[in-house]
Order: sequence, then C-alpha cells, then structure tokens
Amino acid sequence: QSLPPRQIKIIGVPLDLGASRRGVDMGPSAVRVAGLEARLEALGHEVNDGGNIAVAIAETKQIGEQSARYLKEITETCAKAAEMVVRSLEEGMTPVVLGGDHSVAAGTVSGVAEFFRREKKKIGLIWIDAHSDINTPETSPSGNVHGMPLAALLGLGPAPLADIFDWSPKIEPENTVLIGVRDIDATEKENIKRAGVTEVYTMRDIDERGMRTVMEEALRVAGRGTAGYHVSLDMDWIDPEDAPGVGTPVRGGATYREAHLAMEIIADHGRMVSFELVEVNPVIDERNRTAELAVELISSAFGKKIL
Ligand code: Z70
Ligand code: MN
Ligand code: MN
Ligand code: MN
Repeated sequence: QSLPPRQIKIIGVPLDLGASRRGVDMGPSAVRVAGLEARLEALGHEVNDGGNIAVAIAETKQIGEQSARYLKEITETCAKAAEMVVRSLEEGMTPVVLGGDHSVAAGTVSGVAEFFRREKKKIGLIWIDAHSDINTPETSPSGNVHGMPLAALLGLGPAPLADIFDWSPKIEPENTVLIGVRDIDATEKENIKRAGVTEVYTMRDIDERGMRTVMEEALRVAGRGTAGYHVSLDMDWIDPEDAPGVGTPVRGGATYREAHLAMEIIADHGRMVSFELVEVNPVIDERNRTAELAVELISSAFGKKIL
C-alpha cells in the first residue's frame, strides 16, 4: 500500500443540530456498521475507536437565535471534539472524525490547528463539498450552522465557534481549497472574496480539467508551507445517484470513480494529517449504501489500491 501504516483514532460526533433535515446524528453508527474499523485494519493500520462524543438532542434544547440555531450547543460539542482531536494527535494517532452535520468541522479543524500551532506550524484545509459552508449568522439564508463552519475557521464568524481555544483564524485563506462546489449562496460568494480564498474548484473545473489536475493543484496549495492538511469530506459532494443518503442532496456531483480517484491521490501524497467525513443520513439512505461508500472512500484515502 502507498501509505505507511498509521495509528488511527475514530471519533464519532452524532450532531444534527446544525441542519434542518434530521438524521445525520445516526451517521457515525451507519459508517461503523458498514465496517470501517475492519477495513482500515485490513490495510495494515492500527485502529482505535474512541466512541461518540456526547451531543445534545434537539428536543431537549432551546433553539436560541434564529440566525444561528443551536449555536451554543454546537459550539460546546465542537470544543469537545477539538480537544479529543488534540489528544489523539498528541498520542501520535491520525484522527478520523465521523459526523454528524458539517458544523463539527469547526471543532475538528480547530483541534488540528491547535496541535500544530504549538509546534509553530500552520495547516492546510481541503474542503470537499457541494456547498461552500461560508455563511455567517448575518448572511445565512437558513440559520443552519452547518452552512457556517468554513466562515468560523477563516475567522469571519460566528464568534463563539471561531474562537475555540481563544484564537482565530484557524486557517489561512491561501492554504484553503474548496473542491466540487456547485451550490453557493450569493452571500457566500461575497464571503469567499472577503475571506481571501482564491482556490475554489467548482464542478465545472472538474469537468473541464479533470479530477487529477484539480487534485494535484489543490494539494499543492494546501500543502505549501504547512505541516500537512486536514481533509473535510461532505458526502453531498458525491452525486446523489451514488450517495442518496445525505443531508442535502444536490444534482451534478462527483461520480463514484472521481471520488475514489480524489481519495487515492490524497493517499499517494501522504501529507494528510487528519480526516473527517460528514452528512451521512441513514434515514433517507438506501440499505446503508451511502455509509458503505463512505467506508470505501476512507479506505482509498488511507491507502487502499486496486493493485
Ligand atoms: C446553505 C445554507 C449546507 C450543507 C447545506 C446550505 C448549506 N448555503 N451545508 N448542506 N452541508 O443554509 O447556508
Ligand atoms: Mn458541508
Ligand atoms: Mn454540503
Ligand atoms: Mn480505491
């Protein structure tokens, strides 16, 4: 295999407070049932499952401000996830975080950034998603916090989420890349500019230039001057034909083959420091096939080869 054996820490974050459609809180369970641990061990990795982080349930909580619903509870969960990520990295393990809705990324990436900051190093961020998730409470059309984590990580807000570990921004725009976007709000276009993110690869770029070229460029940008990069994979990046069980399906996504190729190229480069996969929704999935695809893609990202 291309990737030297790693010690992998699985961290489940059954969070669905950031989305309006319910059910992604069952994502970590579905991905485990699809055989994640055994598949990673079969590749020669040592796998330690840390279980799930305790997450508040919507019915027991107040919504809070409509402009960022459940922001308080989500921030608490993200802070816990961030600390678990720091601890895993301290113990020499590669975190694999399972969502849950994408707001968890504000915690995961904060944890990775905090760990490397202690070594005076920056990290890159590969954001693979149909969406750009760069709204703030002021610009969000929905008030759903899973549309805001990238804004938090780049320091645009919302404040409590951006300020985990009391520093911000967690990532520099020049080391941030978006891949596969096809559903961006008008307000998000402005926020991308305001944040200074220039490396945005839309589905059109993938169609015109091919997945290989896009990934090589993206990894170069995210890896330039950094200790490595975090990969945040929203399963709604993939076409709903292949990944029907996601929080927010959007037509025209990456194919099964393109998605595998992207993960294989990430493995070949060997510079991924942490990984997360979010937005698997078993409630609308078909016999767990989206979770099974998730396990396949994580396997490819961790070195599985055809031959
Ligand atoms: C929209 C919003 C979003 C994921 C949907 C959608 C955001 N831009 N993110 N599904 N993962 O509400 O801010
Ligand atoms: Mn997302
Ligand atoms: Mn998305
Ligand atoms: Mn493969």
